[in-house]
Amino acid sequence: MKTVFVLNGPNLNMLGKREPGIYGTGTLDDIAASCRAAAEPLGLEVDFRQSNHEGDLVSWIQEAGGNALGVVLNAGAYTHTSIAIHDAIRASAPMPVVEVHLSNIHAREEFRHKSMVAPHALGMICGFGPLGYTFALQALAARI
Ligand code: CA2
Repeated sequence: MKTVFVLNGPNLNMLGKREPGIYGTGTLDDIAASCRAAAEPLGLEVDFRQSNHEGDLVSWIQEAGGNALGVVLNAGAYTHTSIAIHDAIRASAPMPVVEVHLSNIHAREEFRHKSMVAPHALGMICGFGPLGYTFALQALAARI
């Protein structure tokens, strides 16, 4: 089976419980279900994970480098700060990584405009809510 990792960073486990105005009312479980539904006709299997710990995301990106065809990554706030995640993505090349954000990070505070993921990502999708994960899987499937 062609496995892709869908990795989620800090606070995304809170989706649907707080800040519905920014992140909507759906939960991360809802996003996992929609990812699996979108992946099936693309011939992909989704390994969906979330962690609040930077090192977990680094380890999972490394693991994907040897075991997955690609990664959809919403690194949450670590997107804007993490040299470790930046380095892990660079080290996993040529495995494709698609960056996704629920919100339009460019329409928000200036500190969210900078992404440490983007320089080594295949591309970035933001502002389309959970649908962005489906777009990211389609982009990965097209590249794979
Ligand atoms: O828009 C996105 O997907 C973000 O990656 C979400 C992060 C934020 O730090 C990024 O700048 C953009 C935040 C994760 C979600 O945080 C929540 C906090 C409370 C309630 C629900 C979600």
